[in-house]
Amino acid sequence: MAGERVRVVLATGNEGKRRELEALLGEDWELVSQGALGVESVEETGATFLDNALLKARHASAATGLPAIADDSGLEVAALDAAPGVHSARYAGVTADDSANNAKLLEALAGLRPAQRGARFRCVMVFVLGPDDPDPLVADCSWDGQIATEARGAQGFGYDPLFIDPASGRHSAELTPQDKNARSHRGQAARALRDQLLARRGAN
Ligand code: ITT
Repeated sequence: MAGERVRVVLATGNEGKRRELEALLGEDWELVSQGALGVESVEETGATFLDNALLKARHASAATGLPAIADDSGLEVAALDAAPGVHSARYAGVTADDSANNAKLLEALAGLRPAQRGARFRCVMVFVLGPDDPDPLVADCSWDGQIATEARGAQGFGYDPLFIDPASGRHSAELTPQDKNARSHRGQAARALRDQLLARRGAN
């Protein structure tokens, strides 16, 4: 497959993620989102980010016959013993939206000083050639920061308004998409996965 752009299904139903991943990976792969191919999201029953990422990728690959990329990501807050973790998207309940999740997080950390508000975003991103691929590519990356006491910024999605990037002192939702991708958990994982795929291609 050397030199060719590979057609890959992107296994996410999250529009914010899809935008970030297309900006990160679009040049290397011909990405088709699962929604455009009529693939519904699968239930995320795994106990870890890796389990869920593989579940999503295998589901989309089985439904389309294409190789697939998926990620599972979330926020791990030290003072909450790494919660909400794999439950980040539904922290405030199965039908919760981003603002309900953010409100619940602020309440859970009420009264804690900045030094007690450490958190990290984690992203495990996988590539499978097919649903039974015995050797998936895996990248596991994180972005350390802190949870603010109030929301700021209008970019991004999820917990971005509350997550402070220590390098810039800005909330993630205040960063341009390029600046977020340059440092984020998902940006790092996408670049690591791309490097692994290029190395595998070079070896074939
Ligand atoms: P798919 O499973 O369809 O990809 P999802 O939103 O359910 O979409 P996850 O299961 O990976 O995705 O949950 C990730 C949640 O973690 C996401 O909904 C946000 O609440 C949070 N999150 C992950 N990455 C984030 C980021 O870059 N910025 C802000 N919040 C993020």
